[in-house]
Amino acid sequence: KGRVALVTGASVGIGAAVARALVQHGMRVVGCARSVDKIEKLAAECQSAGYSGTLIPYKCDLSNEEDILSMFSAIKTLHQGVDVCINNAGLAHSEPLLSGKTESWRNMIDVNVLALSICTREAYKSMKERNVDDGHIININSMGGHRVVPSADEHFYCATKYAVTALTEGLRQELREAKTHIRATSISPGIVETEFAFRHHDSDPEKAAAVYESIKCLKAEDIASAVTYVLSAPPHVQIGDVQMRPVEQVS
Ligand code: NJP
Repeated sequence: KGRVALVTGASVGIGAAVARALVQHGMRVVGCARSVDKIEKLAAECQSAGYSGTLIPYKCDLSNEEDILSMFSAIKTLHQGVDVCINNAGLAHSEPLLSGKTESWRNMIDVNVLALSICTREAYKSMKERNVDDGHIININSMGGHRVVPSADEHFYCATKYAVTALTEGLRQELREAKTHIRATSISPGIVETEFAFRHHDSDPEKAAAVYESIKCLKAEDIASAVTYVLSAPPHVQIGDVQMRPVEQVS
């Protein structure tokens, strides 16, 4: 309650659901994305719902490091710093290794891996300079970060999520070596019904719809519940990874 959380990719989907849940729990949430108008709308909804926290929209293109650094500097000026960092923003292009475009791969690396790493480093810096010892960094990973998926379209995306698995565990180790009690967690969903597939499966709406129609998918709110569960764990409990699939999902 009252703590400052940064949620990346808060305009839609999982990030919007997480931002809403944290505001409901009384946190001051800085929600960032490129479509800041959507976050402004969400902030107004949270306010009319009478939630005890606040949502502060921030326009940021996470593929641009200068944008990220300006955001952290604005957070420092306006809200002292970050206590909780939820690295949620991510994207997938359907670009197989044998025929994919370098630009699409670079875009996935920039947002899924580099932005997450830059935000992690800056959030840690912010916690350290204010002696915040109970901070938390949560990465929204994927089941694709734990096993090779059967679809060639997903291989590069999965590689970026394998990186998230490695980075979260590496972060946990570095935090212990730094003798802080700041915690690191990754939450790895299977299929979640958001705009994700529609936005990134090369705009093939039929293929995207088929993904969501094949089974009863997780909802963005299910992931938000996992985030609030992880944040409410007692201070001595370090949850490393939460894996959650729809019951009907096989792979
Ligand atoms: O995705 P979507 P989800 N700069 O497409 C933002 C993982 N996941 O909520 O800038 C700043 O609805 C974008 O904002 P905007 C997945 O890998 C999902 O489903 O306005 N922000 C939007 O807010 C990802 O890490 C599924 O376009 C940028 C958000 O990211 C996380 O869950 C399964 C940006 C994406 O919203 C959230 O995904 C799974 C940029 N350059 C893992 N680029 C699933 N849905 O099935 C994107 O295993 N964003």
